[in-house]
Amino acid sequence: MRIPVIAGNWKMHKTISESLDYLEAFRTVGEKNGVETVLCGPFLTLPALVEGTENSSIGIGAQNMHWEEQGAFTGEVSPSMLRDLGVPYVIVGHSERRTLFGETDESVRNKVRAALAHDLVPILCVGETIEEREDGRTQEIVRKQTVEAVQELSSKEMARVIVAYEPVWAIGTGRSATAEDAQDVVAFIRRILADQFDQQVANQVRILYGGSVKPANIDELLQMDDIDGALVGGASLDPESFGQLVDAAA
Ligand code: G2H
Repeated sequence: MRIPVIAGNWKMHKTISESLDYLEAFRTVGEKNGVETVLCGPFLTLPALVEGTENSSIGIGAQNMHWEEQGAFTGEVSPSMLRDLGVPYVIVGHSERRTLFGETDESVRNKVRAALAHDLVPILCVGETIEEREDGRTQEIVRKQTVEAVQELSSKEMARVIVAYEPVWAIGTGRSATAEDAQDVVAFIRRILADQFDQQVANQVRILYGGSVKPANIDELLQMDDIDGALVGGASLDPESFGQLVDAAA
């Protein structure tokens, strides 16, 4: 039995005071048994979010981090800094970071390993662009990104990773993948994990879908056998909509 995960990725939205207003509204609707609920805010909001969710079942995540412990890396945040703050999750390899900030498969791999070494749960994002999909290269790209990110992990470490399949063409565009298309790729990722590790690990790993998830399409996505939840951008910005998504997974 895999516990479903509904994770919100606020991206570069919300000030500290807006985050606190959100939490006040969300805490009444967002705490549901049987769903791992995660809010990933901008770095500056994380202390307030951690404090505001004490004694709640809502987990807080960062949207990125560096893999080194400390050093001359201007503008970066380390895994131990997140750990020290009490942040348990971190998104790694989001396509916006790969495309806009030059993140490579190698840096994604370093971040996944560093997150696990610091007892953080990495939410590893993989997904193809529209050109790659139209060229029939979805599986090739998803396989490469997944294998490169997880190849050095032990089975025990892999079981703690959350994978998010986010087709780049569906992100923030309003154009979601069909539930069947998402299921096909998510099942394919599970087969990759069975090849790289074993079937038991593949069965344990939570694999989410991300890309224009909203209350109108969450049910059909969650009905799919291999989809264990969602990584949500736009629809996580409103506490009511995000609460509906959590409700759908409960
Ligand atoms: C994909 C997703 C959240 P949105 O990036 O990671 O964003 O739901 O806005 O497409």
